[in-house]
Amino acid sequence: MQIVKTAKFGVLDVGGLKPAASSAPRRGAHVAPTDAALASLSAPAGVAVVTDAGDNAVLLKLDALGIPHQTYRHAPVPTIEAQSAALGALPGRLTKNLLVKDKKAGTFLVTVAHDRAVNMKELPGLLGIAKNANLRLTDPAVLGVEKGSVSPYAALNDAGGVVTVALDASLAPGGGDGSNILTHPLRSDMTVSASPADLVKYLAAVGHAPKIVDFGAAPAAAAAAAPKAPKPPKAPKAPKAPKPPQAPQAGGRNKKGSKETLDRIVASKAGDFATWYGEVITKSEMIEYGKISGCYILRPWSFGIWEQIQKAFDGWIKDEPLEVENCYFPLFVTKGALEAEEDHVDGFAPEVAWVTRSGDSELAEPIAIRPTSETIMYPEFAKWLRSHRDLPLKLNQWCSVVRWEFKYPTPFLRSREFLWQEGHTAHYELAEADDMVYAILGLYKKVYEDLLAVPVIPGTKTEKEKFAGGLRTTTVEAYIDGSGRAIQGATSHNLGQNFGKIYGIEVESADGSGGKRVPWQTSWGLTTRSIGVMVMVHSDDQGLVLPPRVAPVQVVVIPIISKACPLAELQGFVDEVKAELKAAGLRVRVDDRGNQSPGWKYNHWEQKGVPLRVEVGPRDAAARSVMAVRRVDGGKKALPLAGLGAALAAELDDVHAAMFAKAKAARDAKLVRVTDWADFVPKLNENNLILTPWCDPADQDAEEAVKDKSRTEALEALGLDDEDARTATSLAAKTLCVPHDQPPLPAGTKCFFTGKPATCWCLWGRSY
Ligand code: 86X
Repeated sequence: MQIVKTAKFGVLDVGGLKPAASSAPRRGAHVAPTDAALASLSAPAGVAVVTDAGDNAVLLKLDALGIPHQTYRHAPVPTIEAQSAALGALPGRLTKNLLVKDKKAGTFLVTVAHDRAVNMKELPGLLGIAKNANLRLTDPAVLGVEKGSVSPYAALNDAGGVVTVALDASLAPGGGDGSNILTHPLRSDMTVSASPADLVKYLAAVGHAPKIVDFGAAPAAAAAAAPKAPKPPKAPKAPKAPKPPQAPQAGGRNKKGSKETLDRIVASKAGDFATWYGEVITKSEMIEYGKISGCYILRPWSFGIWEQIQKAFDGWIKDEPLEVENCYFPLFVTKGALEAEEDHVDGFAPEVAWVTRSGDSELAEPIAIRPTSETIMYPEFAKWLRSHRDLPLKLNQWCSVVRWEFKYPTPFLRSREFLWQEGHTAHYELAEADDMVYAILGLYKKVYEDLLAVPVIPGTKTEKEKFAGGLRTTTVEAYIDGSGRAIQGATSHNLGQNFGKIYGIEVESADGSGGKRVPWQTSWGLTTRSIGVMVMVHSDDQGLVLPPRVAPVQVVVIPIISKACPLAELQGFVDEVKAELKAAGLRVRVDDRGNQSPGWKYNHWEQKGVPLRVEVGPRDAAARSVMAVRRVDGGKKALPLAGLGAALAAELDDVHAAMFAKAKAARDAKLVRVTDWADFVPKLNENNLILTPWCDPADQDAEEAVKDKSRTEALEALGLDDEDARTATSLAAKTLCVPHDQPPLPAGTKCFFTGKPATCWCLWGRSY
C-alpha cells in the first residue's frame, strides 16, 4: 500500500543537506524508483523516505483516512535530542510527549511543541482537573508503545478510550506557525510529518479528539514571538468509540481481494505483547469491542470456551461430596444493603455503578448494580437459616457483575462487566467452612491445570492482600510469561462470622442449649479472566492455541477440494470420518466451504487455535486414512479411519499434556528462591516469581516496606532517574501468596527482609 505523497512542504528547503539517494534504504523502507528523486531531496543522510506503510497500523490508518503525510525512517531515536539530530533541518516541529496519570482524574497524553516546558505543578489546572491531582508519569504500555515511541499517533492503540490527548495549542490548527508536526508512528525509528489539521483529524478518527491546551509561548522565543497564538477553534468532537488495537486490515494487504487473503496477526508475542494479544483475540473471533469502554462482546468462540468451563465446574460442585445448588439473585442491590457493611464496601465504593433514573423520572433512591452479591444474598440467608439443621447452605450462581474500574481495561483480564460464578456457603463449624474453601480451591486448580493447561500455585493471601471482609483468602496464582507478570486466577475465602454478624445470620445451636450461633461462611469466585490467562499463556504468533478440553471445536476436518477433486468425490469418506469422531464424543467441525482454499482454511483454523486438523485428500480417502496435524507444534500423523476416534481422543490428551508441560517449563524457569535482599530486585527485574523466607504473613508494615523499597530500587536499576514522579506501582513487588506447598524451611532461617526468624516461604512478583 502506498502512502499518499504530500506536497505540503512544496519544494523542500534542503540547502546544505546531503542527499541520501545513494545510500540504500533501510530494511523495510522500500523506496519506489519514482520516489527516489523526492527522497533524495527531502531526506538528510541516514534518513529514508518511507513509501510503503508495511504493517504499521498508524501509516495504514493515515492512508485509509486519505490523510497526506510524509514518513521518514532513521535510526531509533528514543529522545527528542536524538530525533532532532537525526532529522536535521527537515521542516516541521518535533513534539515532547508526556504520558501522565492521576488515580482519580485518569490518564493524559500531553503533547507539546519541542521548545515548551511543562510545569507539573500547573498541569492539573491546564488540563482542567482537580488542582491537587497527583499526576505522575505512567507506563506507555497503555498506548501499546515503548518509552521512546510515545506520540499522539499511539492513541490508535487505546481501544478502551482510557487516555485523553491534550495537545499544545501551538500545535493545533491555527496555533503556532502552522508548520507540520513531526512525531513517531508507534516506533522510534520512524517520524511522520503531517499538518496540525491532519493530526487533529486523525485523532478524531481514532476516537481521541484532543483537548487543546494553551501552554503559553515558547520560553526562548517568547520575547520575539508575536502575541500569544490565538485560541484555536475547538477540535471536532468525535464519539469515543473503542477500536480494536489494530486498525482492521482484512484484505488490506492483498488488493486483488483474492479468496486467499487471510487477515494474519502482525505483531509478535515477544516484540509487542499488548498489540499481539489484541490481535489474537479479535482475529480468532473471540472478542468484539463494544461501544462502552471496558466492555467487550464475547463472540461464540470465547463464550463456547466459557461454556466448557461452566459445564465442568458446575458438574464438580453439584456432585458429591460438595452438593452445591445453583440459584439466581437479582442484579440490583439497594443502597441500604450495599452500605450495611461499610468496611467491606468502603474501598470499593468508587467502582460501584448506580441506576438513578427510570425513563425521565429520578428514582426515589438510587439502586446499585451488583459488584458481587454478598450484600444481596446474606439478608436472605438471615431469613432462611433458623436451625443448625438448615446448615450447611451451599449456593452458587452464574451471572455477570459490574465493577466500574478506572485502571485501563484489558479484554478478559480486566473488564467493567465480567462473567463469573460466585459461590456462597454457610456452615455450623469453622472446620467445615475451611474444608469447603480448600475443596473449591482444589477445583479451581483443576480448572486451570486440567482444563486450561495453565499451571497455578495455590496458596493463602497475606493479611495485606486478603479480602478485607473475610477471615482468610486462598488463591491460585498463574504466571504470564509474555508479560512477565503474575495473575490471580481465582479466589476462595473463609469469611469467618463477619458477614453473619452484620446481616444478622444466626441459627439455634446443636447442643440443645437454646443458644445461638453465627454460622461460618465462605465465598468463592472464578471469572472469564481465566480465558484471558489461557490465551496469553498458550497462544503464539500464528494466533490462538486452544487447550483441547475447552476448545469449542477440538478437531476440524478439511476436505482437500480442488478442480480435479470436487467435494462430491470426498463427501462419503468425510461423512464417515465425522461420524467416527462424533461417536468418540469429540467436538468436530467439517469445513467444506467451497469459497476458500484448503490452505486458507488451514491458516484460518490455526488462527482460531483448533487443537487438531484432519486433512482428507483423494489419496487419503482411497487409503481410508487421514492426516492429523497438531496446532501446538505442527506434529503430523497419518491415521487409519478404523479407530480414528480413540486415536484422536488420545492425541488430544497428549496435546493437553504437551501444552501443560510447555507452560510449566516456562513458568518454572521464572520461579526462583531469594534469601538475601540484595538479589531481590535484580531477580524481580528479570520478571521472576520469587520465593523468599518471610517473617510474618500478618506483618503488613514489613510487606509495605518491601513494596516501596522494591519500587525505588527497580527505578534505579532501570535508570529511570526521575524519581518519585513515576508512580510505577507496577514496578513494585507484591506478595502473591504463601504457597500451600512449602519448601523445607531449615531452623534458623531468617526473613530475607527484616532479618527476623522466618515462619514461611512467601511468593512475590509483579502482578496484574
Ligand atoms: C470482593 C469477594 C468475593 C464472592 C469473591 O472474591 C468471590 C465471589 N465475592 C469479592 N470484592 C468486593 O467485595 C467488592 C465489593 C464492592 Cl461494593 C465492589 F464495588 C467491588 C468489589 N470487588 C471485590
